[in-house]
Amino acid sequence: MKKNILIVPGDGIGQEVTEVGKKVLDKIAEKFGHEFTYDEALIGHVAIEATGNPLPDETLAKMKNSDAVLFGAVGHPKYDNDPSAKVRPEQGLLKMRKELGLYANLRPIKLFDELLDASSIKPEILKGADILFFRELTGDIYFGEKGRKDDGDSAYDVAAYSKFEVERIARKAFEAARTRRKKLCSVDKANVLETSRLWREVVQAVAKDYPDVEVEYQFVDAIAMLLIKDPKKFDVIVTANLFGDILTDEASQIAGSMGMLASASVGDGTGVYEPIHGSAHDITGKGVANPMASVLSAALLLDISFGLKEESNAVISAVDAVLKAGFRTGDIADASTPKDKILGTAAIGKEI
Ligand code: GGG
Repeated sequence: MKKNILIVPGDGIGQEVTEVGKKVLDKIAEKFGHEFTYDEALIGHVAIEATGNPLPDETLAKMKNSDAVLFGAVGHPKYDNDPSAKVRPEQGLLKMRKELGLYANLRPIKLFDELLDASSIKPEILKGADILFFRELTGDIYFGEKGRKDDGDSAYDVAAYSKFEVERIARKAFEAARTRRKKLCSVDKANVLETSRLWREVVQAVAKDYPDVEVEYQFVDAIAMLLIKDPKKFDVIVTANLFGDILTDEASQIAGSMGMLASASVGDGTGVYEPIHGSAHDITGKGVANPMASVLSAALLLDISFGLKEESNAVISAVDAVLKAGFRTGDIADASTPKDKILGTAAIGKEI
């Protein structure tokens, strides 16, 4: 198979982990006889520094013309400490999602057995947990009108959803549930928010087309607790943009670390594959970042964008084998991990 993959490392550890993800794709091409060609493009802080724009037109054009995008992360502490900054790395991320029509963000919460002890949650609560989040990605408070009024003394962000936006993500989640344990949990805050009442109304209507899928509804505050108390209860979870952003960071603890969670953003155009973690400038340049989320994102790319299931499974098996051999990065090591088994980004990438 011949495919063109755009590598967009972005900021901070995005650069380090994406390099490993690309090497894994190279290895797959070599082992399975595919021809993957690569191009590279800028996004985020590095793009602002080079062009003044967090998502340069050239990057967007390359994304639209590629078969898939392997993406890293965006962000830089300088903007976090300057709330009045008008141009920010995250604007590049949001614009990319809107322009490519990436309305569905799939975030599998996959717990590798070897990491049962890496989490602060008790192993007996965790064992067997396997959740697939569908985070809506192009609507909600992230994309509504925002601004300041009263001479800057007050601020607002508008949350909005249309029935169309809710229905298309709900259908994707129901379809996925059908291929799994046939359970779907829709998360909202329908006791308070009008957008959530619309959300629930639409999911209830879509559910009628999927009588084989068992549906439950949870408020976002309740599920924040249930994810830690009883993660095995959940199969597919579908939720709005902001709730999904927050809940999946929380759920990363089920998988042991943020460094383990991959994601796929899909919709109308080129699929984008990236770790759920950000740029992590506190560890940037130290060579200690866990690249497994990027590697597992490459596995999602092979499966979802290229339909290469065997190749995708080979990548997941390689990660599993490295964990079984006892190798760890610092974020997933525990007190029992021998020092010589704790590897840096490039070294654990080589093992994979
Ligand atoms: N790789 C994910 C990433 O770069 N996250 C940083 C970020 O700003 N995330 C906000 C979001 O995902 O909506």
